[in-house]
Amino acid sequence: MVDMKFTAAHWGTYRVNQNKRKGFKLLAFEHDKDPSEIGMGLESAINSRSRIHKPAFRRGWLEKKGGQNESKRGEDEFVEVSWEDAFELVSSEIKRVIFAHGNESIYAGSYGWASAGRFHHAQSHLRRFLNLIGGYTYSKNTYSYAAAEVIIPHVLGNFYNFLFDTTSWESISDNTSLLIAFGGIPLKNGQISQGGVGSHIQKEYLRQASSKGVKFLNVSPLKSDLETVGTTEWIPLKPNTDVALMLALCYELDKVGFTNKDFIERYTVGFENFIGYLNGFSDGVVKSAHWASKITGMSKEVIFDLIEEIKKSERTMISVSWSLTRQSHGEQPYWAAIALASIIGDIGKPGGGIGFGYSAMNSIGNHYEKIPAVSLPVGKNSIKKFIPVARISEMLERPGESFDYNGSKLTYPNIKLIYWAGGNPFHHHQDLNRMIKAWQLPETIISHEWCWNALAKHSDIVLPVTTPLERNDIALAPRDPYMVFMSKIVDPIGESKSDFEIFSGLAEKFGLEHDYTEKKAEKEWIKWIYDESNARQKNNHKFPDFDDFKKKGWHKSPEPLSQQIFLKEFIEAPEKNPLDTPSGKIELFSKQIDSFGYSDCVGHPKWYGDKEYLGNVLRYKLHLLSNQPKFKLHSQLDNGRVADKEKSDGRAVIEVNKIDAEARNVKDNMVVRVFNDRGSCLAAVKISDNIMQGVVNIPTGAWLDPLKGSGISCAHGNPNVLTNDLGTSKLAQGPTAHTCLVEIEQFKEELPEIRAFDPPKITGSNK
Ligand SMILES: Nc1nc2c(c(=O)[nH]1)N[C@H]1C(S)=C(S)[C@@H](COP(=O)(O)OP(=O)(O)OC[C@H]3O[C@@H](n4cnc5c(=O)[nH]c(N)nc54)[C@H](O)[C@@H]3O)O[C@H]1N2
Ligand SMILES: Nc1nc2c(c(=O)[nH]1)N[C@H]1C(S)=C(S)[C@@H](COP(=O)(O)OP(=O)(O)OC[C@H]3O[C@@H](n4cnc5c(=O)[nH]c(N)nc54)[C@H](O)[C@@H]3O)O[C@H]1N2
Ligand SMILES: [Mo]
Repeated sequence: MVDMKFTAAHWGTYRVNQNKRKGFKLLAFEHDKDPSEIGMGLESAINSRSRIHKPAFRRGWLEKKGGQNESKRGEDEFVEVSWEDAFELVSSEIKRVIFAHGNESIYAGSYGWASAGRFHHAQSHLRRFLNLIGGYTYSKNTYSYAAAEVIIPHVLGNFYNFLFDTTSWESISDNTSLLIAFGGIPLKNGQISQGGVGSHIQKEYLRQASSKGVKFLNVSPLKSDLETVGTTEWIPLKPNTDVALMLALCYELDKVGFTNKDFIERYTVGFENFIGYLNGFSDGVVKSAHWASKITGMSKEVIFDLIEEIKKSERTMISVSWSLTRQSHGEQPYWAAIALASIIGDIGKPGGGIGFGYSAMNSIGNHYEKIPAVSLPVGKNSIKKFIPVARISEMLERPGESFDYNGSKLTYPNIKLIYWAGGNPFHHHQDLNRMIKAWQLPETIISHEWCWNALAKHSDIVLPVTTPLERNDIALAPRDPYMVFMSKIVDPIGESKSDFEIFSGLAEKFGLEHDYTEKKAEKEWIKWIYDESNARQKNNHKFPDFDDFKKKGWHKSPEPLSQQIFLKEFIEAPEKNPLDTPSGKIELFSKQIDSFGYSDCVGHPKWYGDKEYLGNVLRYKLHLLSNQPKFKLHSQLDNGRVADKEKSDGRAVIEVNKIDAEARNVKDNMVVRVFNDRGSCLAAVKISDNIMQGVVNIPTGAWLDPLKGSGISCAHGNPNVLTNDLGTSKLAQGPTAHTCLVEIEQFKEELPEIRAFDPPKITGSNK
């Protein structure tokens, strides 16, 4: 048997067709029911003009070696340096910073998705290395659903357990009558699963549920958030107003005696408090359908129709997309949705209750047992300082100042050195113009990248890494049944090295090479991960012999036996299986949160109208959503050809409602300036009936392309020059990208070229 070669990415598994003359081609994995096109973008991206070939140092930094300097990050030229010199310069700089300022002054929160592959996981290598030399300031929570990560433990218990315990699709198909999807069930997002995907299941499951008669209601400003067959109805509402609707549903259902009293009594605490708020006892405002219709832009009739649907439904699933957490007061949609599901009382029943993030990733709603998989050991961080991940700009701006987080008062560290590997803050962070200013403050910024994106261009030291096609690895995601041996397909491009090789080289400079590598090379580490993970499997899940696995290229874990029902054990025996909350029950009022005394997150689900949304319009009259892109993962592969499918002449597209377009006299394909007080970008208009009036959408991921001296923050269409960098609340301090108002106007000047993919000016080499 010829060895089969495969590679795996967050968006799928691909068979590799190698041809001596033509090079390689990636083909869809034959066991994938619905392969994603995204992967094909890799072929063109890995050797495109934006590839980084050699270690590169910013000239201004080299001339001053650390310390402050006048030339700016992001505007300077680079000098190529040999690996030998790079290891020497980087290790000396880290030693200098640790000696002068201590390990706490190193920020290595380094958030980001990096690449699939369990061994070459960039952040794990970064942590392992820094932990060996005394640690670093780290980050907590994600950009995906930070607000849920912090509020859910107060209300239901550990959020991470719930990600994989979501009621399975098959249980929905068989039992659900009505599925109300706040934020939809976007199939474009189900292409992805962190760590790898063998077979894409979301589309098939959604269709199956629909054909079995599940009624889907897509409560979202975008019709495309739930694109399925006949049983779907689109109910548009103003962005960030879901909580008002949910509260009104709770109020009206309770008013007519629909509340499942037994459920509330047995499984929840704090209902009285919550219902008191709905009835206006604390603020004089009754949270009625009439009240919510003014906030949401939905008519009262539509709200009452929805109430009738719930009343007549035998089994109701309330689904909330992760995007609902990425907004101002993003804790509330989840809490209010749980309250609504509790009033309905279907939690823990087949196909009923509450679900988070259907189709946000391919693994949500599957029912494979979690595969206990081993990761690269990262050691222990001796530094206890951290920030909630999205507070990065504020951390740089306000060293030593205090801030609130989940009941604690914390202080920001004084960061002198940033080390980033496997993420792109110039993609993921909000209000990039603010971040670019704050980014000038540290003395040194080091990144590992394979392409000249804005992170690389804004670093002082850029160390070029390999892509997964240039190294061997193993894909083993805990909730995907396919495990893949990822074969090296091509030699490292230029002088790039893996993160592992780079940190091994640096560790040597600290006399810690063997501590870092444990004297194992890549292939030994891969086998170690395989064997250690195998040792944890139950008998019927044992993996095949490693060599056989490697030869075949993949292995599938057995099919699961039963459907999964979220919170089933708790519902069956609440005394025996209490929730991991202070009361052991669902907390509709949280004494703990109440005791924090936060005015922006009180002890029960609440509507907060003090945010940048269509209810508070002044100068900027359009609500900007910036959702996940269909043809790439975040900013990854924006430099490949597949990403172009979502663009217009290489520029990001802004979806605009027909009426809004007419009012501004903008036409299809016209390039507009999208702006607010924080910044501006260019984007090409796509006029559509599928987006609610008053709302526009630019998918994320266009590489930042500042147009110097023109006042245009991004010529390419990165929406994060417009979004607001404000925490969800004092509780979670999560990111709030989906809370943003903008205005658009025709861009009448000559269209600037897109330079996002050009390397910076590289002047000579020191070798
Ligand atoms: N406006 C707005 N902003 C958002 C969101 C939104 O909805 N709206 N969503 C947010 C969400 S949910 C997320 S998760 C974030 C995502 O933000 P990120 O995860 O930071 O985005 P990526 O583009 O995936 O960045 C990964 C980077 O790692 C690099 N990389 C890949 N493989 C390797 C490797 O092996 N080694 C090294 N060293 N580097 C590697 C890639 O080149 C890429 O630059 O964005 C957030 N930002
Ligand atoms: N193709 C692709 N798939 C991805 C990713 C990617 O980059 N590309 N990223 C992955 C990652 S890291 C994550 S975290 C998940 C994220 O998954 P989601 O959080 O689901 O991602 P979004 O696409 O930002 O949001 C889904 C929809 O929510 C709607 N929405 C936004 N605000 C509101 C609101 O206030 N109310 C209502 N009702 N709807 C609203 C928007 O119309 C949007 O299209 O996706 C994952 N999947
Ligand atoms: Mo995410």
